Amino acid sequence: MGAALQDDQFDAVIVGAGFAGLYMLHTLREHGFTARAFEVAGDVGGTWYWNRYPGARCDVESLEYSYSFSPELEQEWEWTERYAGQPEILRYAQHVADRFDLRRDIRFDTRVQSAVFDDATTGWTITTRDHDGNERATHSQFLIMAVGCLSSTNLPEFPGRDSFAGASYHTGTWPHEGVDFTGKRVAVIGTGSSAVQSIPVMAEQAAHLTVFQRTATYTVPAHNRPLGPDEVAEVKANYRALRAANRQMSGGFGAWFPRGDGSAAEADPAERDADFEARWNVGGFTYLGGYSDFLLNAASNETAAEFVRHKIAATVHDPETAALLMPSHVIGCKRLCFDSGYYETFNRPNVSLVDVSRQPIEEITPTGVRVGGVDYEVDDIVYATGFDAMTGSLLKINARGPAVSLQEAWEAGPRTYLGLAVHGLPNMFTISGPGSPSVLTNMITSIEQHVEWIGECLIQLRARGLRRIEATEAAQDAWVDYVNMVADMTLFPTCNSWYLGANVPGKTRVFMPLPGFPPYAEQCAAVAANDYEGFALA
Ligand code: NA7
Repeated sequence: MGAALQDDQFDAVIVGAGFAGLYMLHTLREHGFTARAFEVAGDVGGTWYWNRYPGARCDVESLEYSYSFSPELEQEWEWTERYAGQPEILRYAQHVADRFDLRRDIRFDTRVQSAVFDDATTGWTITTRDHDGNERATHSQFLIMAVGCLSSTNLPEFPGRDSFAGASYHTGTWPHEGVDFTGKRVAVIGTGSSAVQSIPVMAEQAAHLTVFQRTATYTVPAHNRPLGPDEVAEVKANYRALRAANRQMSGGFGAWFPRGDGSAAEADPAERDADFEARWNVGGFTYLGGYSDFLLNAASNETAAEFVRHKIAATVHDPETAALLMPSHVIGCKRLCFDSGYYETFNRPNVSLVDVSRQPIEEITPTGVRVGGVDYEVDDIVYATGFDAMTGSLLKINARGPAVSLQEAWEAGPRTYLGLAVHGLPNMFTISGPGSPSVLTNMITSIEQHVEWIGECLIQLRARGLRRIEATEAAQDAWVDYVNMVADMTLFPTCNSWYLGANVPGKTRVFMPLPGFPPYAEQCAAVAANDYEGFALA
């Protein structure tokens, strides 16, 4: 491994050039492996390349949502806002690609269609298709899936969807040139994070905005603001310590938030409300940091949920609209949203809310959206309907091991060992795959841990002259049971979230991520230290 090879033969092929693919490529090159990355988009950035909808912004603070592997990089890059917007995060990804000279090993506008493992050569043959329709085969010993957890859009099959005569957009594949809604009647379908961020911005432009809501959303003010030079300097002076502390946090970030422990249900109600109020005024994930049992104890959870409902009642003038906006599920069981004026937007005369929880959208007509026999006539439709999360992009690639394809292996839902490997698909790794903390964390913390683990694994295999690694079925079965057991200790499985695949009709209902980053990272390290326990090496 590592010797100069032909242009169609590499130690590793990486699928995707978002934050996972970029760091994987850099790491492999640093360790002397040859690698090629394929990216369907025209540039780096992954999620942040595609999600260009108005108001798109990260929900983890920019000083934390950034790579930690290069102290020089983290010192030189200047974040301008508390929560970086999509354009700034994309510029950061582009800067990383240039700074580490990564582009020369990435083929853009190229989709990986299939990957077939051959036991005779102990390697993968990867078939790609470029922009011009040219197909090409590339060979590699390892296949590393860095395809992202929120990269396969979910566009519901509403009857008549294609008959709509106006323009339709999905927040996850937004036009690069932007969209001008001035003077337009616009429908927004969905009220997840993308909708919560974009609705206030679109409402300022549109003649009328009609929001179709299936499940009401909990959202906390982001209180986004420009970063001051002093706070940036303080973080930069202590970056190593902050990164290390974040790796000890359940979500891989937030070590700097003031945190409480104990049970919210047992706290003094006046003190608890004062704590909620203070955290509401700070904004973001801080809101659920006052007590440690919000996702373990339904009574505690209800205290935080009820506080948000009071805020909605106090903010939204029309009582009927306010009631519709009040969620009833467990708070935090779908990823909490952060907004800049979301609930306030429903006080505007040009915004209306349509409940589609009991009466679903019947059809899309040439002129708009029909619900319960009522036609809502619009010029444009915005689908803020989310993603076939975590497994969608993996399953779009036809990956085939010696005896089984990924589709067959996951017919009854995703099964992995450590969220990193799949029995039946040797020499394949999944970065932030199902069964790892991934979307329950600061994604960059999780990505770095996975990339570093995979890099070290490949070094060990090379040093020992081994060519093949595969998760055993027994280790995978035990891991799946473990993930389910941990999830069942929490309130996460109680609501219809995309963590469970519940947003995509027909998708198997399995809780996909694993709560708790630090114990997970320790388990991965222990597996490696224990001669890759649970993997068959050959
Ligand atoms: P989400 O959070 O999955 O939101 C999608 C929204 O679309 C959500 O409100 C869904 O309602 C709604 N939806 C989906 N299908 C339908 C149909 N058929 N009819 C009506 N409404 C529908 O995706 P986002 O892009 O907002 O955010 C994804 C993540 O990105 C987010 O969690 C952050 O981590 C960043 P539902 O709730 O399923 O009833």
